[in-house]
Order: sequence, then C-alpha cells, then structure tokens
Amino acid sequence: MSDESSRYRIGGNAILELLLGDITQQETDAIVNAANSGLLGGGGVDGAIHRAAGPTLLAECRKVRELRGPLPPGEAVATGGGALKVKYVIHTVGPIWQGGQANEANILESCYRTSLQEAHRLSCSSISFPSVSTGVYGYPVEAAAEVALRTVVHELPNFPSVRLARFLLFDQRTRDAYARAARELAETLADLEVDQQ
Ligand code: AR6
Repeated sequence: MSDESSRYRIGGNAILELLLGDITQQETDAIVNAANSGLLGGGGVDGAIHRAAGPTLLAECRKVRELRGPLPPGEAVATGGGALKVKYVIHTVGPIWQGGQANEANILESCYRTSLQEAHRLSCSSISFPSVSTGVYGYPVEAAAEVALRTVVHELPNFPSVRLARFLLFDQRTRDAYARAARELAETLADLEVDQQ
C-alpha cells in the first residue's frame, strides 16, 4: 500500500485499514450498510448496496422488518449478502446530525459497536465499514471519523473473531479525514501502531 498510514495494527493482533473505494466491491466476510430505520433501501451507500446485491437482499430486509419492526438508530442487524461477494450485510442506522447536542456521538459509537458485535456473533473474521452518517445524515466528517475509529479500535478486542476492520471511504476528503483521525489516535494510544508490512 502506498500510504503507510492506511494500515494499522491494533494491540498486535487485529488490523485496521483505511481505503478509498466502493464498499460493494469488497470481499470481506461482512460489509456494513448505512441504512435507515425502514430497512427497505434508500440513496447513498444503501442504494448502491441494494443495487449490487439484487432483490434477495430487499426480500430479506422485508422479512427482518416484519419480524422486528423499524431498526432504531445505533442498532445493527445482519442479512445475507445477496449477489455481493460477502457472506453478510450488516445494516445499521446512524444518527441524523442535529448540531451535536442530540446524542449523535453516542448513537454513532453504538452503530460501530453493535455492527462488530453482529460480525463476531456470525464468526466473521473481516468487516468493511462505510463512513456512517456523513452523507445524507449530515454528520461532520472530521467528528464522525474520530468517533468511528476510536470505537472500532477500542471495541475490536471485545470481538476477537474479527481480525480485520476496513473502512471503505468513497471520496478523497473523507479518506483524508479518516487518515488524520487515525494518525491522531495512534499518537495517543499505545496499542495502535502503523503497520510497516
Ligand atoms: N461505497 C462506500 N461509501 C459510499 C458509497 C459506496 N458505494 N456510496 C456512498 N458512500 P450515505 P448516511 C459514502 O448518505 O449519511 C440513505 O438514503 C458517502 O459518500 O450513504 O448514513 C439511507 O437509506 C458517505 O461518505 O449514508 C439513509 O436514509 C457515506 O457513504 C441515509 O442515506 C455515508 O453516506 C443514511 O445517511
């Protein structure tokens, strides 16, 4: 990888990667969808995942919706991957940004934690995340990057089946914000180190 800060080692065991790209092309065991509570698709990464996964994903989402009703913000639920090259899509609902005083950071943290929990429950060894909430939901990307990376780095040891956590960042500005947040986190956390490969 050309940029050394794209790959980090967490606590000597797990790997954190930051990549520019399209999450629908990933081959990790699971990918995370930045969904809405209705679970029946939408725009942004949700629309892209449903388009690439095909109608079986929508049918599964409908079943989940019938069984458990709308998915509250901060929670996560897994389905199969349809036509995607992944075993599971883990749907989570990020917070809608309302200025920062509406529990947004805690809800966003919960999205990443519950997604990892689902991945671990399903024995996934690798997972790809998009930048949850920083598109249509309006969460400022610098603040979201800090929450996302801090949570994943802190929580990964609690979900040991997951050895690789990858962020698939769709544009350069988002990629840069995550790279900066990772560098800052690595300066303060002894168990997060740049992986020299
Ligand atoms: N791969 C990776 N990231 C992507 C892709 C892709 N193929 N497409 C977009 N992104 P958003 P949210 C990025 O709006 O803010 C939907 O309508 C995008 O550039 O997808 O959580 C849902 O149904 C941005 O950086 O999700 C909900 O109603 C990031 O993914 C609502 O939007 C998240 O942007 C959720 O809004």
